[in-house]
Amino acid sequence: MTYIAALRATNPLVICLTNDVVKNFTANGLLAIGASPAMSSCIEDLRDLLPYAQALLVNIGTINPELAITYKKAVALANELNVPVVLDPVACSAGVFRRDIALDLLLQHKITLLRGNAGEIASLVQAKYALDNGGNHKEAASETAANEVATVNSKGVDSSSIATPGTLAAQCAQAFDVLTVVTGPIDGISDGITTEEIVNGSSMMPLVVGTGCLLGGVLAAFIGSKASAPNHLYNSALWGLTAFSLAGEMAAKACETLYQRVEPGSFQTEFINALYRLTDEDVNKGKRWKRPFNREELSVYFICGTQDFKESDNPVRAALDCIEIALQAGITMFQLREKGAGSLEGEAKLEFAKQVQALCKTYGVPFIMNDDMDLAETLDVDGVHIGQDDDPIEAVRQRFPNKIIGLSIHSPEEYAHSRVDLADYIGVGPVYGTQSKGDAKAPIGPAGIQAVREVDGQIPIVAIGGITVPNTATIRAHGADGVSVISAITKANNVTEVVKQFKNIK
Ligand code: TZP
Ligand code: MG
Repeated sequence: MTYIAALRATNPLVICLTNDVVKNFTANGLLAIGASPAMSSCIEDLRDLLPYAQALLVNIGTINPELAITYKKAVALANELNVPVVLDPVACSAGVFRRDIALDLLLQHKITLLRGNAGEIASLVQAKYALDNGGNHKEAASETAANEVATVNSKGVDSSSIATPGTLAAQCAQAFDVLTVVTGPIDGISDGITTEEIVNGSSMMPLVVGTGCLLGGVLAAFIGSKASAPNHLYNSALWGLTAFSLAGEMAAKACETLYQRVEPGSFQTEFINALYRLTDEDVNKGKRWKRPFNREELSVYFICGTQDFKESDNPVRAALDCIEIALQAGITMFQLREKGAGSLEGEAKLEFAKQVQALCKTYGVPFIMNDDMDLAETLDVDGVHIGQDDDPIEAVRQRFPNKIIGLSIHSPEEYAHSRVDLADYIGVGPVYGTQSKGDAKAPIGPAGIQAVREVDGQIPIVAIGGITVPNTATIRAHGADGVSVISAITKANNVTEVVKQFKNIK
């Protein structure tokens, strides 16, 4: 992709109706990346400038009643002129006046892209839900926004309500029908259909005032540039967001080299330099995108390999058929576990895995590879699952910084000795006796799930081993987010029916 080249060729005029604190930095940052910034703050002037603009940034950071009217007029005019609008609802989680102005812009006008931190975006989503439910959004939102900010910002209060940046962006995109960017240590972007998380960035970025505000301008420049690529809006914003975060990484590295330490003053200078230097090739090489992992994806997790169909005349065909029916019926995650007596190896395994991966893609279900890290890399799968005796999780996380990683855990003791912080979820079991794994450890029962849940209230847990429809409710009640099964599905007379039954148990 060549969005930076397109931006520099377009040299887009970005009109910034932005706050007083960040005007200088925003103008310098936009110039550095190759855009043409113009600061403007009254509608008389905007009427002259907007017809020539490629994008408008509205940043409500230093709002006052007069400016609030100008934002509204400016966005209405941009809508008339078909100029894309980026809205930055600065601190709208902190004040009802700000939040209601941002809400009005989102609900009464066309905003092309909304950019905020998790607290800001959560407060808007919350207010919209309150409105949709006929409540008094002023009261409901001022109360809940404060709670929500606390929940979103402080990892660990009630994990089930903590949205990842990607899922929060998706919720917001759906609530307001607007492309949403949520920024933080990990960024999220979603148009409501496609969602990504971006792992790039530097911890120095929040220490320079105006970095987030400049990002609003940079995103405006990217979406306003002419680039003839499919789904231009989403892809150019994703590229711009990644480029910006990568500039943070480059700036930190430059400070290390120049001063042997990274400090905010020199970081700010090096950040502008990095924006100036940045190329599409840098982004291509350095981008770290992650499909967001959502614990609900663990709810009905199907695992199998051709060895689980060894009674069939054609295990490959039988496995593919079963997997497709299970996907159709709504399994939420799939793991290819091709191992043990009668399993495929080499080329045959590769070909089979490719077909399973294609099926998972068709149904939008994450495709997880058990054990075989080389094949996981070759196929660029969504995630990997490892046991205690496989490659160490430290090495696996290093090799796959952006993939879902699942780790098997047998007991609280094993939990204590494992780097579960590097995993996206843990598979705990075997809960009951199993025929599907020759070397399975002793069953831990539902109490074993509870014991691990008690030592970690947060980590997504999927239970495994001898799980069937009748014992699933008990297992979930003992703290599992979902169940993973082999034989309950591979040996089912009616796969569709069994998957549907699993899906109905919460
Ligand atoms: N790990 C622990 S038990 C097990 C694995 C892979 C097998 C689960 O299979 P089933 O048929 O659902 O008991
Ligand atoms: Mg293993």
